[in-house]
Amino acid sequence: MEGMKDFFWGGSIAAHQCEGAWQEGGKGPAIMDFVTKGSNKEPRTITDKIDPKLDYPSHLGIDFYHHYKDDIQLFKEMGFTALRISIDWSRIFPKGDEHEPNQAGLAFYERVIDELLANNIEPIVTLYHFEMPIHLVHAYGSWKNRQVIDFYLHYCETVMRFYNDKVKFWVTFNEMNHLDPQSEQSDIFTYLIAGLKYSEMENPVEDLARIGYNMTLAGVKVVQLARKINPENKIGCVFGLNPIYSYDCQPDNVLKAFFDNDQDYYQVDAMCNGKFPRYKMRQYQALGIELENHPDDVEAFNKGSIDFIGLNYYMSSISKLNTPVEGESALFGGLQNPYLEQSKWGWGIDPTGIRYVLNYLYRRYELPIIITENGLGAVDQVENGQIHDDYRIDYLEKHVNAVKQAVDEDYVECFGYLTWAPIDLVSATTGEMSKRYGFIYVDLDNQGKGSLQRYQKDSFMWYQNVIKGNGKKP
Ligand code: BGP
Repeated sequence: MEGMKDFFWGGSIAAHQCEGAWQEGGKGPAIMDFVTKGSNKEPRTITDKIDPKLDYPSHLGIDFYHHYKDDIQLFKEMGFTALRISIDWSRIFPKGDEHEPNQAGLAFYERVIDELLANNIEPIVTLYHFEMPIHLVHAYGSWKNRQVIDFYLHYCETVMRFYNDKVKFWVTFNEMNHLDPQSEQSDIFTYLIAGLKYSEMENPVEDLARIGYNMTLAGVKVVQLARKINPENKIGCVFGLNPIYSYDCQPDNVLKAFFDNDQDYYQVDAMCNGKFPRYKMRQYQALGIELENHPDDVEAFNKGSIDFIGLNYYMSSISKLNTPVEGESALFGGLQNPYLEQSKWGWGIDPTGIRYVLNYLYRRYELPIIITENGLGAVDQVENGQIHDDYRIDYLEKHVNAVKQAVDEDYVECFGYLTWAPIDLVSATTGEMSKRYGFIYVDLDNQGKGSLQRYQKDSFMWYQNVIKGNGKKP
């Protein structure tokens, strides 16, 4: 890509979706260890205790814990220059509130990071990708409680110091922006992000407002911490931003779409603009919500603006007045855009949307952006050990081209493109294995059966060529 030298090419994975080994190396139980498999028709169940009769996909993942070396070799073979991983908080602090870290957990990620560095792959490390020790939910009420901010800071400080000479790029949170107090109503999203079910919250709007505020505050505090530990650190936050278009040009629909879209942005504003947005505080006041905020929070926001924005982009959705199915609910096949094709899971395939969001973000914040997730979940067929995933190539090629246009023609400062996920792993929203994203096929089915062997799909060589040509086919 001409607009960027040193452009990162690679992929993103998350601990709870790939590592497995949920009881090895001193790991404590974390929120996603209690979530069963679902499908595009049936939501995942969240259980209070582990029921041995049920299937919890995080327990095995794709066993990256034991396969990481071979998997990294495959990433290297594709030419990756970066891999985004997440550290599972419950491997470092099994309960979350301990003072001393678990050495085996630190050692595991050190091995992974060393392996990446030995293969010239830059580790980009997410500190929280839906991985919270369950104890913090049970004993403290999760992010509703400001004490959890201190536990999180202690955990972040521990790992940022421990990997100080090895990791330069840090991400505070993955997609916490899906928790808008005034629109979010799904159990799975509130649970993924905060370990709490929406349907069991006594005051969901107030609780989500607190959670959103506390997480955002924790994020800006970590930014300051990262700079104190090493001024060379680059620290960002990853947001899931699927543009929400108006169903048509009827002005009230357009206004509604504006507000629906905007609900994903208050935390982006807070982390980029040096202050928690006043409009949000006014909304809370009008709703009678009193947040516990301290006088020095203002300074924390002021000094904690991020260095870069991570963009997770999959699809766009549409919004229409008086239509119950809107915005994020399109994630599960809601109101559909008649101009777009949909994935099997109802996600509207929209390469123009990635260019749109890149421009929107860059004009609004003027910060460097890295695409931290982009990909197509699809069912793959294995024929004689081969997987001909031309649909995935088609999706990715169109998105890479749209990114190129944003960089070359619109002057967006974008410094990397990471796919979700370079290797098949457990779906976050449905828990299925059959919703595959990878260039690398993993032999594991929805029943947890399979050899775990890895196979290269056709897209493997396609991506290798894209990387070789820095975005153009060589
Ligand atoms: C993002 C999450 C990822 C990943 C991805 C795809 O929102 O950050 O963890 O799972 O969505 O979603 P799914 O796995 O449900 O298809």
